[in-house]
Amino acid sequence: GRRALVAGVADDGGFGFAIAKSLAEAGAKVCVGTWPPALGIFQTLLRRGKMDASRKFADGSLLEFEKIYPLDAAFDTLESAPAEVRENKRYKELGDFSIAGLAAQLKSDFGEQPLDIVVHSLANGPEVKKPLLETSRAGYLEAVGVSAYSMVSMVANFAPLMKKDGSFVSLTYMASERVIPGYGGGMSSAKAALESDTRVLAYEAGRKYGVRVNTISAGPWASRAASAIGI
Ligand code: ZID
Repeated sequence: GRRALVAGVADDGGFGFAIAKSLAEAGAKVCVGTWPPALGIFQTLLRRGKMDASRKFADGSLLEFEKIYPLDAAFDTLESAPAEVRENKRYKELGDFSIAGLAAQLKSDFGEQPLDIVVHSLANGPEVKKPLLETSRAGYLEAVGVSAYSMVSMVANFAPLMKKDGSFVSLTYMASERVIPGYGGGMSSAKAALESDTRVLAYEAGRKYGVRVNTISAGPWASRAASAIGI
């Protein structure tokens, strides 16, 4: 069977959860990466059965994640996380929550080439409600770092763990190529970077590792992230 990693699942309301469920229903084992500030509540809701309705497959059985890993995709290595993050109460008991840390954990849990599919379903734009003209440099760089560079880092760290013909996919949005007021804070810039990087990563990682890299331009869905911009 195949194994998928879906990065960016912290509740049952977004694209990541729905993709994880579809992959599992098609027979894959599915691990997820969850943002540390949301991890505790996600595990609690799962444990208490609050997500059982959305976990239910057509045959009545329930979606089970093979593993739920802490992942903060703003950090490529644990050392690159500032001390105030590493010492924060939501982070300090979690071990290595960086992208490289997750790659190391996957190898130690499942061996050298544990992955067939990696889904990048995460984004964050702290100033998404501000027009680009009013966006600070820090907000812009955070949006691009978490929402686009994270994909570069995930391909660099996870492609070596993938079986041949493995597949990466991310989620983008059309505001990368057309002006869509309301999608601010540098998020339009982040999606433009993500789409351009997808082409270059497909070229580079395709040759180096034999993997595919694609992105899907999603329609509107009232996830937790999207409700911040009134979807
Ligand atoms: P979601 O809240 O389920 O997923 C986002 C996840 O990212 C959450 O679990 C966060 O905890 C996680 N996250 C945030 N920061 C970090 C971090 N530093 N490290 C690790 N995880 C982190 O929301 P979702 O399902 O909307 O988002 C999933 C992907 O779909 C993102 O890349 C979105 O940009 C993308 N997407 C969503 C929509 C939408 O409507 N929900 C659209 C296009 C793309 C869109 O915005 N018309 C208007 C808007 C849109 C489409 C059409």
